[in-house]
Amino acid sequence: MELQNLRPDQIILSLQDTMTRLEKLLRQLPESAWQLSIAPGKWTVAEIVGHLYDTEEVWGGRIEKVCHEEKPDLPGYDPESYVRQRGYKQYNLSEMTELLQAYRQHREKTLALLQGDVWRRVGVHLEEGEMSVQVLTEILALHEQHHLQQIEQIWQTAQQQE
Ligand code: NI
Repeated sequence: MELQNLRPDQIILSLQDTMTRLEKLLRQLPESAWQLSIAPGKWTVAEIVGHLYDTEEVWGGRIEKVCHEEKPDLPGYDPESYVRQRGYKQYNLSEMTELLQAYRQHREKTLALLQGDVWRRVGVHLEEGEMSVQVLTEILALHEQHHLQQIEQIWQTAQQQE
């Protein structure tokens, strides 16, 4: 993912905005649309939403660690296995509603951490080396924009085919 050198205020705005857009979009989608994907074998809408939640959980956890500890090691993360193990494909309405609530809570916690003077604090990733809060949050924000666009695209394509 290509970093764009976003400013802290742009990152915060993005993290607030994508959360709100995702909640709004999912309220509009019929439950049947959750099973759509961009191509056979690719993640469904439900799985992409699950993946976004997982990423907030894991990356939010990394950001929290970096804010509270001195140069902590950052644990790795295998997105595919989370999505498979948690079985998002089969989620029903109440499970998805709960997931979105947990997602929103995680996001609020992450945003609260970013109110402090934390942007230059760093953690150490096994493969990437030192990563600052600035970089971690920018990746989180851009990653979320990317997947949100995917969901929007899947939904637009489905509507055109009706
Ligand atoms: Ni992803």
